[in-house]
Amino acid sequence: DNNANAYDLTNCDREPIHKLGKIQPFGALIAVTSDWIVAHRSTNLGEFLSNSVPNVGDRLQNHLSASSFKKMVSTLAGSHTEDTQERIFGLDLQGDGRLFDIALHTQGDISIVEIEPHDKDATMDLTLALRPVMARLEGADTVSDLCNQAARQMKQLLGFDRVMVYQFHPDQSGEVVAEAREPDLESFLSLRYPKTDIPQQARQLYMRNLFRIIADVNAGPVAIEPERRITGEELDLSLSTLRAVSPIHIEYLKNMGVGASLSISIVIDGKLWGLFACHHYGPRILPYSQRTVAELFSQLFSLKLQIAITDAGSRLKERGRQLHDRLMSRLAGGTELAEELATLDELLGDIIPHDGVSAFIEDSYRSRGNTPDEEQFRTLVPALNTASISQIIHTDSLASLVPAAAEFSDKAVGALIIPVSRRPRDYIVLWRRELPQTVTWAGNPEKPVEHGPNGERLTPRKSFEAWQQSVRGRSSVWTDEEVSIAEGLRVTLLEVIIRVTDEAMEERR
Ligand code: BLA
Repeated sequence: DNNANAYDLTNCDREPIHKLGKIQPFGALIAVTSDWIVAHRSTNLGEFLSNSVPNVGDRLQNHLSASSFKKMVSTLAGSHTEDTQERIFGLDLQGDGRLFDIALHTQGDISIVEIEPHDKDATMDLTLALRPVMARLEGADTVSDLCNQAARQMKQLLGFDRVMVYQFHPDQSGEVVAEAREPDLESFLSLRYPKTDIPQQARQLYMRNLFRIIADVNAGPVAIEPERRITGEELDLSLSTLRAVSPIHIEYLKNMGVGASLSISIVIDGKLWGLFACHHYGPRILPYSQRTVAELFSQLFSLKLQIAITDAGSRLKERGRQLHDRLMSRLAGGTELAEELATLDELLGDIIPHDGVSAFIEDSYRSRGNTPDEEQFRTLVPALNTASISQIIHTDSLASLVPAAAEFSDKAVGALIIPVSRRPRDYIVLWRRELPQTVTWAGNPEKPVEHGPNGERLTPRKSFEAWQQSVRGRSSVWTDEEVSIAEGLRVTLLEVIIRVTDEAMEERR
């Protein structure tokens, strides 16, 4: 269904955003069959190729200069990888001196040719443009340094008002983890948004097509004719550079006061890790060459980020080993583990971030930080004891597993439960608080704003509220790395406890 009004907030994950049958007006589109006969064209083609305008059913080569047609054919023939857009910058399509930037790709039995006017002054030389920005990334080694530096460099490169690094969490919600913006803009840093703000089909599309430009949210889209070929197929615009954007998302951007948006996928280990999300508060057509530089920068950044993430993982593992050694030596004096909770709390501190820790050992309960009290904890024990002896239980909402945990949700909601002995069941538990329910917004929330037909939901504030709803009663999730460190910890603690109890037995003898 091509009717934009058929999709609203309730069903926008089903909107076929790759088949809206429209493009943005800053360029024109021609789709050809494998023998270069025009199967579809955008209705604005005449604004760009005024010399001789190809109609549906025409041979494209009859409308182009021989040399430019040859160039396109050979470029497309040389394209071997699936899902790549081949590019030609500054091609004199009709031999009349007017230059165009061309994007070419094949999708099934159709090749799509997209043309934009070539902007000579704004054209960037890839290597010249990339060298200084990559140099700036040199010194940045940690994930957060890299993201901050990349946001700054991307802003410098593109001249957009705001550049954000938007990272997806395991639950598909997202967080602005780095931001570079004009000083007069309110900050979006650390804000979180629900997964629905970027629907599933959009994420899938963004894995294939890494770059999206929305040059002017107020520019009406241009239709593609015919809507369907004689065989009934609609044109698949998945890999198009000019693809018109979902009206729901346009409304979101308008509600935010954004005039142009640009996003570039950050793909790591074959997964969509996040996006560069860039806003400009007026229309902004970025020439194809500049977009290509930004895309390449993002790909190089992704590689560096991947290395930084791997490094962080091995550093964490190394610290897990150090933790083992320290615990073994610190707890060697025969002191009871429960009394050494402060040591454990501190040593674990930034290895597995947590808000409280409890020890339930030999029927005695100790705790530090945000935790249930003894009585509350004891109500959990029967349920905890039903798990297998060596199994770590981790959850961002203990109450969803053990309803009694709802009693202390003001103190802790997430739990990483480490069984540390055989009989009776002993536990070390790390706790996490509920995710933040407040945010300090800059700017005046009462400021009158006009909203589109879907109301104020499509605004960052309402998005944040929607995110809050989705995480009510939940903590941040325990990552795979954290759980695997906890596995190591379980073994260490088991050793410590067995030793301590053995020593105690010795003394008693
Ligand atoms: C797409 N939503 C997007 C995109 C972003 C966001 C970055 C990619 C397109 C682009 O480059 O602009 C979301 N943008 C954000 C967020 C921030 C931001 C969270 O700047 C935070 C600062 N959007 C909604 C809701 C729906 C929705 C409720 O908020 C539907 C129920 C839909 N978002 C939606 C759709 C797309 C989208 C359909 C795909 C647009 C397209 O590529 O055609």
